[in-house]
Amino acid sequence: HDKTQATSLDVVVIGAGFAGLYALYRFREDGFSTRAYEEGENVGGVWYWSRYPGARCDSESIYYNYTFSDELLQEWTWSSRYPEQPEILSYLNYMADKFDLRQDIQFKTRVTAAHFDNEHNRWQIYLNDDTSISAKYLITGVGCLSATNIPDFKGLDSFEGEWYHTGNWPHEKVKFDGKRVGVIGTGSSGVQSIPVIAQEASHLTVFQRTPQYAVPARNHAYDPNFIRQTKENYNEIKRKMYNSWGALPFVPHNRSALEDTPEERRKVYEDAWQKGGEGFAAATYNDLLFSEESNETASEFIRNKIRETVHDPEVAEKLLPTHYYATKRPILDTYYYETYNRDNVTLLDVKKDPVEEVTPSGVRTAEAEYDLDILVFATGYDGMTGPLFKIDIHGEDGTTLKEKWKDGAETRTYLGMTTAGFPNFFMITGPESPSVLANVPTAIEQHVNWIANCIQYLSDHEIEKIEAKEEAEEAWSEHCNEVAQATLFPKTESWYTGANIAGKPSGRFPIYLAGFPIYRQKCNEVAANGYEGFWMYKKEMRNIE
Ligand code: NA7
Repeated sequence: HDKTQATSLDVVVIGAGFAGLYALYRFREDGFSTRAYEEGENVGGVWYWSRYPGARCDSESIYYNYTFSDELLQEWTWSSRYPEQPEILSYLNYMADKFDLRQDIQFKTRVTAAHFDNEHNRWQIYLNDDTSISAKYLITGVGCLSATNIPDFKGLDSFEGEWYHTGNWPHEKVKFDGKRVGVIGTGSSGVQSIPVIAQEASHLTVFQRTPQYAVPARNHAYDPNFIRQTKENYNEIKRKMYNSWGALPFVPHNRSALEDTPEERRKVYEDAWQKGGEGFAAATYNDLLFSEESNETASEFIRNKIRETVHDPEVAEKLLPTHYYATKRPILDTYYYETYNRDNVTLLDVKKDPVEEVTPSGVRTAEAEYDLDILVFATGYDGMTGPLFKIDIHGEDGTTLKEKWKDGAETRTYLGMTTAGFPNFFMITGPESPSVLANVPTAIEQHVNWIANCIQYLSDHEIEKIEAKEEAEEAWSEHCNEVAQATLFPKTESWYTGANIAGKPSGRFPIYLAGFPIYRQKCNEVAANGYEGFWMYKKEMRNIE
């Protein structure tokens, strides 16, 4: 790299989504010179890019926000339980304006590489505008689901229609009316967009690889009284969020699904189904993710709902999932299964009849050819490590993160925030943290607060360099994996395990599943014990080394 050093900062944050914005706010509040770099033209992160029809969040809005500022909690009012993407993006814009963050964000700028400079104990960070900047600390707020996955279908270049990925959607409205549309993928993005696209398109063909369990979102406008009560009780809500497994204020029934009779169970599931939302997974039984038999009761309940909803039994059969419920990310829907009762929708099983190639006029499977004007890839993301590997991050001996983690096969972190060999480097929502299985904004706040407290400690103690010890990260990674192995998660191929990406090696389970309260406690203990598990080097020690 022969690039000029523009200037020098205490902290560089990569990204200006939920994570980057709060990190910038907090580090700046603490008196550190901080700048965030963001590839988009504006704030929002995934909520800036994911503008596909029907895009919503699967955490209820009153919880899917920051909790650090009482003022912000009181000022902002969500319109409905699961508002669409534009409202979430407006919220992030409001937050950025309220705290005057834009002046310290450089937009339209991608961080391409970062090298740790051993001599000065600083990061040299390279940008796609051919400049670079030096910072003492490098913090990634790149998200877990921001590196889009477009399967390598033969012939895509030859396609004469339009094609889009849900996670990189054009800012202008895509017009589906009168068009023959194909959607590949039936994860959250497919399930959210399919019912909306079906209403407009002349014909919609869904290319399904794995059927999914979806529970109704039952979105509705919030009643002003409900909003008032929520705002009055936010401290209590926050306490519940911080003390629940998934950082949402849900408490599961304190019993196994198998302790109830089939009648009692049906009632519990039916109530949860009628309420809709993330409570079906989070507030029914406490062993759905541990016991195959318990899990099957929830899975079969949903399968029966699919059988009841979809009129054509052959189509219903194709839609029945077989994996353990909630071991792929649980999905909320708005008339997803009902959409298959429409005359203009065709469901294909591409496990049985695989996509062979994209042709100039559409998609050819092993058995047939489908003419399409628009092709939508709802094919997900290279999760967790994908966004980190897009940046060439070189640690103290020059090894990149991608090399150290062997393309993901040997991902190792300490507390999901740091990794050995990469000093003064912190990941917000990194692998082996609970973040993607928790309510993400809350998980982000906890990470940023921990990192900020750590940086303050280093500054107070004149410590120049902090680095996870190898044995500490090995123990954390092993512990993280052990916790996961006691659950049903590793038994299912999913983006959690990397199985959705062709050729991505799978390693240990990359999400900490002991729950948010236990995780917080572990992080706090490490801090209280003077950052146990880290090497720390004071200024004067550099000469001794
Ligand atoms: P997901 O949940 O990863 O879903 C991607 C979908 O695309 C899923 O149904 C995949 O099938 C399918 N897919 C991926 N590659 C292919 C190929 N090559 N052929 C056919 N089908 C394919 O991504 P989403 O964007 O929906 O949601 C991501 C997260 O965002 C979600 O979990 C929430 O946390 C928010 P598969 O199941 O792998 O067989």
